[in-house]
Amino acid sequence: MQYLIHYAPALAAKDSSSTKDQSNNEDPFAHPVPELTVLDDLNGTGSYQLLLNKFPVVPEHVLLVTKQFESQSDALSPEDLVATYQLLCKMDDEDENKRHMAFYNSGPASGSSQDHKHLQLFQLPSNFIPLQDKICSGKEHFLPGFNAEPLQDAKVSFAHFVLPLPESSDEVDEDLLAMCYISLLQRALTFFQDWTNERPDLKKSYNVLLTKNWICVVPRSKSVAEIEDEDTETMHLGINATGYAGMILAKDEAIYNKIVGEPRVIDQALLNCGFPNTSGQKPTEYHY
Ligand code: B4P
Repeated sequence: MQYLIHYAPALAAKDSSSTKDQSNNEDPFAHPVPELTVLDDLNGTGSYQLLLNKFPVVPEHVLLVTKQFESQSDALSPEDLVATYQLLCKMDDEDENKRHMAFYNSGPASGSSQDHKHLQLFQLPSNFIPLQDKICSGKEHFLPGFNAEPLQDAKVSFAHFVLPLPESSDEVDEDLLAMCYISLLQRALTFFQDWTNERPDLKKSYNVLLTKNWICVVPRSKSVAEIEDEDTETMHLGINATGYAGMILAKDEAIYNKIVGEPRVIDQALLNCGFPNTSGQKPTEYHY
């Protein structure tokens, strides 16, 4: 799995102030400032606004936010999915050298910090190949069924469920996206069912990653990985959906040096915040 590490120490300072915002229960998306508002009504339905991210690590990182408050723990609706897919297509079509990824951090262990429903979209760095690209390479679109489980790469430690999307965007509509999403979500929710006895504290959380080519769902057990080091105290690495495509955000030098010096800790951290890989396992009648 290819990794791309962003090192952004300035964001460590943001954490303490945004925590303060959270304790005040402020919703930054309720009354967005005009400077960050790209479109007040994304597609003429009055359902979504498009905002610039106030704390971007990569350029042109935008947020697709519901106009009315909805919870970030709610499932994505077919309307959410198709609005996101259409936006991805528009952004990709603007420049054939650019490709974009959308993601949704849902639930308390997913890495999300804002409870007002939002998806995020940004340009994938050039020359970077997300894990899901490799998994879907040469594969045709299919829907999971009795004999066809979603794709999962057996070589990584963590559970992830991927479906290739049809090559032509004309074949992708609300129904198809909803069927893909629900079938992947079922696999993710099965983990919480299976782990109820062992970890009763687990709260349903997952990440969705979407490009024009594929959709992926990753069940999450916690938002911050603990990384042990012989010489220093335990280090902490926050992981959101981007981590499960191979993009890691390091906010302090010690953690940056650790993961660059010992890249295998990334796979351990992704497992620490997710669930064990289930590649090759068949679902049973007890699964969702
Ligand atoms: P969430 O889904 O709630 O959380 P997140 O993306 O994990 O970012 P978080 O807020 O936890 O910050 P973090 O330090 O981990 O998304 C909330 C979004 O709203 C974020 O994009 C946030 O920046 C944005 N936001 C908050 N207040 C806002 C306001 N007043 N107006 C507009 N937008 C506001 O990560 C910091 C940033 O780096 C985030 O943008 C995150 O998405 C991005 N990031 C994390 N890992 C990355 C990676 N590997 N590569 C590139 N970018 C990465």
